[in-house]
Amino acid sequence: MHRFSWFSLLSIPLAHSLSIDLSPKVPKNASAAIDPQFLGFGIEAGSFPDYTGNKSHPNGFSLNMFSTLSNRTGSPLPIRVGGTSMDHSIFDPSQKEAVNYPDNRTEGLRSNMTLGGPWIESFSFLKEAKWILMVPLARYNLSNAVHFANASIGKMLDGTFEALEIGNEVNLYPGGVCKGTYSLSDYVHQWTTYADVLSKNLSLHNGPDFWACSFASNTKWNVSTAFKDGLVNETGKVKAISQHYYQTYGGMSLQDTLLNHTETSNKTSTSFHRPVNYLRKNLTQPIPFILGEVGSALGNGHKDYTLQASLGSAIWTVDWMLYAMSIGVSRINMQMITQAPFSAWQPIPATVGGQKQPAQVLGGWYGHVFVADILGAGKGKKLQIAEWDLGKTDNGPGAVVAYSIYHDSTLAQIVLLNEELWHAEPGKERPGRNITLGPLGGVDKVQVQKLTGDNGTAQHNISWAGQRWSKEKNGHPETVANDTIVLDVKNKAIDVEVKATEALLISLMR
Ligand SMILES: *[C@@H]1O[C@H](CO)[C@@H](O)[C@H](O)[C@H]1NC(C)=O
Ligand SMILES: *[C@@H]1O[C@H](CO)[C@@H](O)[C@H](O)[C@H]1NC(C)=O
Ligand SMILES: *[C@@H]1O[C@H](CO)[C@@H](O)[C@H](O)[C@H]1NC(C)=O
Ligand SMILES: *[C@@H]1O[C@H](CO)[C@@H](O)[C@H](O)[C@H]1NC(C)=O
Ligand SMILES: *[C@@H]1O[C@H](CO)[C@@H](O)[C@H](O)[C@H]1NC(C)=O
Ligand SMILES: *[C@@H]1O[C@H](CO)[C@@H](O)[C@H](O)[C@H]1NC(C)=O
Ligand SMILES: *[C@@H]1O[C@H](CO)[C@@H](O)[C@H](O)[C@H]1NC(C)=O
Ligand SMILES: *[C@@H]1O[C@H](CO)[C@@H](O)[C@H](O)[C@H]1NC(C)=O
Ligand SMILES: *[C@@H]1O[C@H](CO)[C@@H](O)[C@H](O)[C@H]1NC(C)=O
Ligand SMILES: *[C@@H]1O[C@H](CO)[C@@H](O)[C@H](O)[C@H]1NC(C)=O
Ligand SMILES: *[C@@H]1O[C@H](CO)[C@@H](O)[C@H](O)[C@H]1NC(C)=O
Ligand SMILES: CC(=O)N[C@H]1CO[C@H](CO)[C@@H](O)[C@@H]1O
Repeated sequence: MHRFSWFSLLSIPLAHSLSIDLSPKVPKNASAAIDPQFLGFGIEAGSFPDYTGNKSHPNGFSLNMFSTLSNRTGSPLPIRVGGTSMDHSIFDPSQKEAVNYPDNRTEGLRSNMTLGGPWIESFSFLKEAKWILMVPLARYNLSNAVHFANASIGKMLDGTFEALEIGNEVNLYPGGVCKGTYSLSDYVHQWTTYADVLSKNLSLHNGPDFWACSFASNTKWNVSTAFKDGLVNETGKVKAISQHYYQTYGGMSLQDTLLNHTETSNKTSTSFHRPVNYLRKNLTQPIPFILGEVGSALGNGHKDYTLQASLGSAIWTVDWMLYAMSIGVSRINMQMITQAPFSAWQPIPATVGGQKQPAQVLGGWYGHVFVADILGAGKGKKLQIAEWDLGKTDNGPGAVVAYSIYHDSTLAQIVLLNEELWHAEPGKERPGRNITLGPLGGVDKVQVQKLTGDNGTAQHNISWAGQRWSKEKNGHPETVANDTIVLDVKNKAIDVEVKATEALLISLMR
């Protein structure tokens, strides 16, 4: 009798409609408890002063954007400062400029920088940060690394130091930085030397202080091999293992890549399920697995705003972050570079892809606030998430992706994403999927908040829960739509419509 519940009877398939038979109890495939500090940023070294400003000119817009997120999650914001450019940098405290670029490039990823005294001041601006400082390894200048780490940590406000990371994308050293051979065991050896010397020369925490690995994705280097090569002997020092992830490349189609859940989920799980499981199950003490540098799309001269800075990018940001949570990734750091449209915002005016661009909020930002609100709602509770497999037919246009979120083992929120790209063809109505959700026992009403915009490629007319952020308002939101609704639960179910290139956050009101 139980099998043929009222709900199954309701689930007669209607054209374009879909029923999701949610489990009110935490399903077996749900994640472990989500870290309240799941959501973080990475900042490219040359861009760091742009994102904070300096003593005489703090960047109020950018600082408000950071504090918006920690205010909404109710937790500190992990920020990793590092990346390829940082790995090749040296520190010279006597240099008057924050950053000096010997190659004189004005665009793209600059390298071989000299960071001066004013650069480290940036660590003193954010009381809500938890800093992860990447220490350069590529030039193997250990004394400069110690000097740099010491001076930087000295500028951090009380309680804001989180960890040091040694080197960046070291699996790309062979044939790059290192003309000769460079193996994983060479790296482990160098990492161990650095960690020992840094620990002895700095006053760090009394516990593990270092991130290790920071491999670029698509690597044949394995985290488990790194441990077998001796990293495990450093368990007293390894705080987290990190790797990097970029979903696709500039110039690719938004619908086929970022708005393609098969692509998002397959690439993420194929790349990371092994290290996630190894670190959780094979060590005496589990170690968190972090995606320490992440972006929607790389390359193509950083000018593909349609792909990287649109409502569609925001939908990918939500989908990817929730998917990463669901497969056991502990934390993420979404990369920001002044001149990269995949950043959540551009902090100062700059030339990007040959065009002058003003400081502005970029599309991906809306994914951050959406997910910050999920973390905020679960604050102080055991937060878990599960993805609902809606079948292969739901990939491509008309595709719906669903996640259920549990607070202390009770169904609390549901996220629905419609990954069909809406082009806003004149005279056509925005397509949608009608969805019946249940069973919602013990719930009278639900609140439905919406992430939407003019169309899937819109870059500024985007809103989350009726609010929009902009440089003009200095990073404070303004209300632009009244599109949050409250629905009555009828027969333990609700009907909602999720339109093309939109996402809904449905909160159960108990
Ligand atoms: C501080 O920021 C202002 C405005 O961006 C800039 O003109 C000035 O050079 C900066 N000072 C230092 C020491 O970098
Ligand atoms: C975040 O909260 C703090 C403390 O309430 C407040 O001072 C700050 O203005 C808030 N930030 C933003 C951007 O609203
Ligand atoms: C960079 O610019 C400076 C000042 O204009 C010049 O002296 C130097 O040679 C340039 N460096 C390169 C690598 O072009
Ligand atoms: C980096 O710049 C220094 C001068 O500042 C130069 O001596 C060195 O060769 C450069 N290294 C690379 C890898 O470009
Ligand atoms: C979505 O991604 C999958 C896996 O990468 C691919 O096979 C499929 O063709 C993509 N769908 C579209 C509509 O491009
Ligand atoms: C993921 O993609 C790989 C190819 O990269 C393919 O072999 C595999 O079947 C895909 N898995 C799923 C679940 O789509
Ligand atoms: C992890 O442990 C499992 C079970 O003991 C074992 O089968 C597997 O080979 C181990 N993985 C690695 C990479 O060592
Ligand atoms: C997780 O488990 C639930 C309940 O068994 C199931 O409906 C859902 O599709 C599963 N999710 C995935 C991604 O397989
Ligand atoms: C969804 O339901 C609404 C009424 O609630 C109806 O107007 C709309 O046509 C339906 N959409 C689809 C795609 O069936
Ligand atoms: C999408 O919306 C933006 C405004 O936000 C507009 O500039 C653009 O022309 C629209 N695109 C299409 C295809 O209608
Ligand atoms: C928002 O819409 C609701 C009806 O959906 C209405 O009751 C409320 O007054 C509106 N609020 C504003 C500020 O317009
Ligand atoms: C404490 C610890 O894990 N020690 C190990 C260090 O690595 C060697 C070689 O793999 C092992 O034999 C030790 O047991």
